[in-house]
Amino acid sequence: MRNILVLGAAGQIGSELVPYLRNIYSADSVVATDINNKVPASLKDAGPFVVLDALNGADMLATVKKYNIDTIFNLVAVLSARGEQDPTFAWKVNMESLINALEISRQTKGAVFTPSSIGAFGPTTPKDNTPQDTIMRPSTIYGVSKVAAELLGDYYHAKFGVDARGLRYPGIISYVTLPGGGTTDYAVEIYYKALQEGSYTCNLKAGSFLDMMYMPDALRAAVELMEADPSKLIHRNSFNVSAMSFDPEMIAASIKKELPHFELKYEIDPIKQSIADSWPNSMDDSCARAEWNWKPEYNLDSMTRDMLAKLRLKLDIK
Ligand code: AKB
Repeated sequence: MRNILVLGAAGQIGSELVPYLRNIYSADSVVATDINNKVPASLKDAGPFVVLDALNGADMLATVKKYNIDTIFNLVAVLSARGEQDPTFAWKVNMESLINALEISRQTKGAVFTPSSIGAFGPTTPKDNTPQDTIMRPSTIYGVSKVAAELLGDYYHAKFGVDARGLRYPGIISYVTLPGGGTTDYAVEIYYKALQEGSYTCNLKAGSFLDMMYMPDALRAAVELMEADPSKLIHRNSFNVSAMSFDPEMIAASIKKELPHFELKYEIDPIKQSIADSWPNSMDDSCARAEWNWKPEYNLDSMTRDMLAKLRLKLDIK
């Protein structure tokens, strides 16, 4: 990767991926883009920033040419719960941004990173230790768009030689930018509320096991995959990657080790619950481990300690 374009740079992943990439590859070689100018100063001040609607292919092409881009990270997405409120909007945003990135990379002979998700699986997928290659019949528009995105990535690779690669991310937990519209968002909000209010009302029920990952592992996974030797890749779109699997009771127990008075309550959101019920309890990520040496660094307790320490500073809570 020499010159990198990040689409959707102000989102949960982008806001941390941009500085991470700039640190590795140099500030000038990573162009951050988002649909408007309302992005943290850190994204605009530390390297190039362009206002870009990823659904506008002509503008994307002009930016790719201007900065001589060879790799696009497409982080534009409407997530699972939000997608159910407006499925046509979710399909349009999730697919048009991707097809623009793939078409442009076909012309430039570039590379594209596309995050897929545990949301690409569905109720008929094996739930435990979900294999890399298995039944994928998702029941959300987000999942349908992720399966289509995986297939498109492999198609553009096979047909046009685009270096398309992707990860099936689990829920991602981070303290910089809040996620929005996802089913796994509770696992971020719980840390904020634990510090601010000492309790949290969870919208998924006890026993809802889902794969999760701390942001530092998610960033490293993206770069390690894009830097992996292509001759070693049997799969491309997209690799199962996980770091931990837990339910609300387990994350609450981990928080209680640091904040003994923390209380967990429940008020179930039926839409989010049915989405969570349709996703795997835990994925088998052995193909990622074998093909490009994937290995997570954080488990639930080490993540909890770091999240709480970082959020105490951010929220100025003693
Ligand atoms: C969501 O909950 O929609 C996302 C995801 C798991 O892809 N965080």
